[in-house]
Amino acid sequence: TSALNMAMEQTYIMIKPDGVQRGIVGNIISRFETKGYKLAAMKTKQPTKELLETHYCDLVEKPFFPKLRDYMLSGPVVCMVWEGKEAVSTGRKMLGATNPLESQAGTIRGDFCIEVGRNICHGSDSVENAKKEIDLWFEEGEVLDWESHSQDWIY
Ligand code: RTP
Repeated sequence: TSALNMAMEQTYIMIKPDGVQRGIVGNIISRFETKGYKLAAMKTKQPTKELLETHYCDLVEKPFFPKLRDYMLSGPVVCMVWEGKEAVSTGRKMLGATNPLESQAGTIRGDFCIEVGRNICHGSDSVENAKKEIDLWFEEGEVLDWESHSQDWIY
């Protein structure tokens, strides 16, 4: 592993059911691609109650949890792992503040939504949580370690 690769982080980015239903998937993927991050894993998945209770284990006691769970159960999500320098904190910046009314314009939430209960996307808030979330949402072998060979065939 080179010194460059050692600084690399992975973050778990999930497009929530409203993002899928509203057709914002491509736009979100495009932002991470053009920023320069590397796509290490991606799939669609219908979340289950059990998965959500684990993913949101810090929030299960909150009064809004039943609404959050029903929202997250309302359709498939897109699960992704994006990799690169400071991917966790930069991913959060690219998503914008949790409450879309406070998200800066130019962020995903700032550009596309209004309601905190329909805020389109999730991003890991620490490297440690990213590892847990990647393990929770992906099976062994679904997260790939690959290298770009584009210089070999684009001049
Ligand atoms: P996320 O995990 O989805 O990236 O969001 P976050 O860390 O920015 O925010 P967190 O406080 O962990 O909340 C998780 C998700 O719960 C929903 N929420 N609803 N008052 C409410 O109705 C309320 N508060 C939070 C949001 O979908 C939030 O993203």
